[in-house]
Amino acid sequence: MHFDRKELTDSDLIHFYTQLLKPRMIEEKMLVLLRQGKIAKWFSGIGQEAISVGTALAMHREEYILPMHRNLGVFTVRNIPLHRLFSQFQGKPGGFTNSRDRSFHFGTREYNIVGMISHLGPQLGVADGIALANKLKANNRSTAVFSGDGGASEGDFHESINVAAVWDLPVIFIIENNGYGLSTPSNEQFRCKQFIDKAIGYGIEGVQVDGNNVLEVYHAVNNINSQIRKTPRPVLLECLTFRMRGHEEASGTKYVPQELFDEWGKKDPVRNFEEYLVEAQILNAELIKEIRAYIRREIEEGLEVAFAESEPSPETNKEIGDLYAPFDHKTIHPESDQKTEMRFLDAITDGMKQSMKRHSNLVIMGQDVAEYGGVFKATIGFVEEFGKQRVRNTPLCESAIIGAGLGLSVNGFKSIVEMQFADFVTCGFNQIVNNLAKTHYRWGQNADVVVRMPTGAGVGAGPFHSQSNEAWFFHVPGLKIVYPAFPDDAKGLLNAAVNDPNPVMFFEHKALYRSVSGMVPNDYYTTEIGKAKLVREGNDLSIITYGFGVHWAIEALDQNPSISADLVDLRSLLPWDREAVINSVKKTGKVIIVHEDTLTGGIGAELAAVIANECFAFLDAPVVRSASLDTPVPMSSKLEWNFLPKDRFFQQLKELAEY
Ligand SMILES: Cc1ncc(C[n+]2csc(CCOP(=O)(O)OP(=O)(O)O)c2C)c(N)n1
Repeated sequence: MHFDRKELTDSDLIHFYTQLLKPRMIEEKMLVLLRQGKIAKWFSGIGQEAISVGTALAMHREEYILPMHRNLGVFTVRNIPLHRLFSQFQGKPGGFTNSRDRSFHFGTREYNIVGMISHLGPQLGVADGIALANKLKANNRSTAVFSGDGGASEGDFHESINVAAVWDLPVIFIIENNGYGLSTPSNEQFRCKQFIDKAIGYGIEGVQVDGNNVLEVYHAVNNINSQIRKTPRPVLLECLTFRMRGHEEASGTKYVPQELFDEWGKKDPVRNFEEYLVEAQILNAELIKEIRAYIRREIEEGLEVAFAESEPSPETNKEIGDLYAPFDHKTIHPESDQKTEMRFLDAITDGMKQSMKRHSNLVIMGQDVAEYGGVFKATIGFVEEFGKQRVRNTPLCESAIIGAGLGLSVNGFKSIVEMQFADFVTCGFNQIVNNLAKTHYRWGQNADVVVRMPTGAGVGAGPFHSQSNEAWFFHVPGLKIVYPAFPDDAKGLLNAAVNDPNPVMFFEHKALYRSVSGMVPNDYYTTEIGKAKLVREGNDLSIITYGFGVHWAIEALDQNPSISADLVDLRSLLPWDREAVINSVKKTGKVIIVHEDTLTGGIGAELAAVIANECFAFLDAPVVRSASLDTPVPMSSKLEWNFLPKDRFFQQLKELAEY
């Protein structure tokens, strides 16, 4: 193995050696602890240390690194106290996740590290967002993100590199090509010869290095950084290496031919570097002994602290309390009484525009949202007013963009991400339910992202442009869901959603965009998330609904003036206003829950359960649910209106009134 020190001094090289040796020695200790049953699981990076260490040494301390499960060296080079790392590995409270997540699954803004989620690829989109924030701040910082060769088969890999390429984001995508993804060898994972060939397809530079040579990795990252800090652009860095142990310790290595271990064993990154330094008379046996003793002591001291720490004691209030980033909503009232009649869509546009003015760190991203103004024209004129840096057309890639929203949030920005249609959120689902929703609970990082969801049926658009999918998200702790029915609520709630540091799914019914109008305050204001609105007041029964359902209910009550009903518009679904619902049902004794979404497992099911539990003694009739048929949304208008519950609801309402 050839080592080229370039301008590195002897003391630099000794520092590099110490940094390279440390993760190796920690791992050797972890393997002993694993055998003793003192830790549960271990993903080994033995044989690959030069990549993490070389990269982290070349990154500036304030630059973000997004490591994977074999990148212990990133954490040690950043000098995270070992006792905190060990507590993290043991699920002790002194780690970084309050015992809520395992091993390397954590981030820390203090050390500018954003750790992985198990799904591997989503990490790459988050790096895009961090880099975009750096680019918008023009702070000349680079971002480094890791992927294994197996993880590179995921769609997120393609999406994230493509976005970085189109947006010229200063990211180094580091591929650790170690021959296996779990038990699957490379030839069953991908057909290309090498990963740098993929860079060509994305129109970016690809660099290949010997990943077992710490100096080669260091110089490559250094060289790339010196360019992309000045002229932002992504670079793909392929590091050739080998995984010297099993996928994780329990999985064994039977599927790996011995010859490969023999061959790569000769290329051991730590031993070869040590031999080079000894030959160059920079290191000697004495110094090696000293360095080893120093690291061993650090490990022992760290372990002592971690072992002495108690197991966590569960506190339910804290567990629930940490789900969302703290946010003290204070309703902002409009400064004047001036109002303008606006359509539902215009009110959303007005809210976004005022939020863009109010928050200079707010970025809007989505397909065709820039000059074209979005397919529904919600952002028409925004580019002229706020510029293309803040109003960003995205490639067709929901996952990378929602991931980028989280990255922007990590780096101090807010974002609104427009789904072209709510249906397409499926392609970004993982980022929402596993990244946006869980990050605050896991390691205290908020996800300041509003996902706009043009939703719903009634426009003859068929199964893939008409779905109601709010219930998918209703089940996910950590998200907020807002679903206004009137223009004034849409504006106030959207402004509140942008202010809220938590992830908000913001549903906008397409059929209401241009069909519903109302008087909307001209000034900026907010409407509190989580509070229902009593649209009509009556005594015979309660109608609980949201979105399109509110307008069906108004129509039904107008047609049946003899029915005296409370009409409760939930406005927010997560959290939903239990108090408003319970108070109304206790008053009237009868309730019908209406929603456009399909019946089974819909939001009505949860409401019905709570009502049955809390209002049982007050009920004079069974709780009624009215919802769409349990089928996909058909296109033909006749079929669509048969699918939707409106007609059935009118009938059910009369029956309930007469019950
Ligand atoms: C989306 C997803 N599918 C499957 C897995 C299970 N899994 C975890 S790591 C892994 C292999 C990853 O291989 P690679 O990206 O090459 O990284 P390496 O482990 O070789 O460092 C698999 C299949 C997962 N974590 N996430």
